Amino acid sequence: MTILGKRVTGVVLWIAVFRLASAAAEMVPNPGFELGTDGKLAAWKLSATDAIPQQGVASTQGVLVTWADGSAGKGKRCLKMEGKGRAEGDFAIVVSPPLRLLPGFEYEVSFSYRASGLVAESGDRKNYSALVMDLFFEAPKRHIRGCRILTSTNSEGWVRLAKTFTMPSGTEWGQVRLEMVNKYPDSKVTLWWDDVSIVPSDPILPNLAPWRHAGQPNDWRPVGSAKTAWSEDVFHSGRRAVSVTDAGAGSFSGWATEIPVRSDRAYTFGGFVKGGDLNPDGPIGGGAFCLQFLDAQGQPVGQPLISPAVPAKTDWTQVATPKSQPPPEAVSARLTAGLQFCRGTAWFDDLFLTIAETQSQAGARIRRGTPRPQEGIRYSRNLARIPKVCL
Ligand SMILES: [Ca+2]
Repeated sequence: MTILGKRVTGVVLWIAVFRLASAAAEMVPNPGFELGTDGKLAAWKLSATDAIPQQGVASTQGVLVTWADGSAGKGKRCLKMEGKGRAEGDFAIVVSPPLRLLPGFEYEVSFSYRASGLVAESGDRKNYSALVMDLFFEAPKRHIRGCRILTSTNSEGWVRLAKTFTMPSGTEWGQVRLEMVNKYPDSKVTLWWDDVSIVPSDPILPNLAPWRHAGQPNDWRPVGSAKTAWSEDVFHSGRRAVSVTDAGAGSFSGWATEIPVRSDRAYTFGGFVKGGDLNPDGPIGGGAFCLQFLDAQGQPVGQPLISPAVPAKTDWTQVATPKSQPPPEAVSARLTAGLQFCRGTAWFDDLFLTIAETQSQAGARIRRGTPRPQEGIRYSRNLARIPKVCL
């Protein structure tokens, strides 16, 4: 990508030629309504407060909500909403816990449903009945427009609906709201929900942009004790690079950003590093890249993945973290270019992120030979703008 006439960041996305049926990482807890304790559904609540038992709980507006038998997929359970058909119409809302989503990145929300009794909007537009999924973005002081899927189409069999959205800036929290709306008097609607899912689209590595872009949601930011700076006299290509100097005690330190991840992908983070007068005092012998998977609360999952280190007085060298598949509970990854327990300066330039489609760790692995470009590969949309393709 070009920032101030300088190519500093690249993304390479290659997708394996075969596509395996896979289950993606789940940001939505209890997505298939399979889990619960004491006969009550886990994670989901009616009107944000009431537990949902197998025998059901009634909404204040005429809908019996039950943790019901039947499932869209391999499971045994789903969520059912059964309207009473009151003269004044029926309404219910079931909500998920807060979900952490990264601002500026694209995700897809989807679910399966069955429905009977739905009627499209009346000619005078006074009445309608619908299944509504609202993705609500929580912001402390202002309303942020959400994402809505609405249908009045009945279906005896399970149907899947999906929509992509970009998480807005100003919040990291979303909530799924499943609603039955029936404004037709004396008509009965029944809805079944299952397999609610939110997965990230494959991200584009954020620009390694200078300070004037600081504050944007998916920026690179200095982390840890090291000094970070822009370099206009030392660079690998274009006219700029970044430098990291004197990382003392503590975690991996330098320039960092966070991307959403999913368990049916494998990630490699790398770029070019130049080693200055480095004096390492720990296991990482110079400038390196670090990829740390994080869970839904932003806490580290598993060990950090470190690239080979570029040692002292070494010219520009390309290194990358090992190709790594996130653990099932990981929903994001922190990428850092920098140092750990190392005095002196290293420079970083032409960073890239490689994303390979693979199979979720929940299923069986199928191995393939050495990956390389070949027919059938899908590339990310920005590939054409990247001069260096690292495969
Ligand atoms: Ca289910």
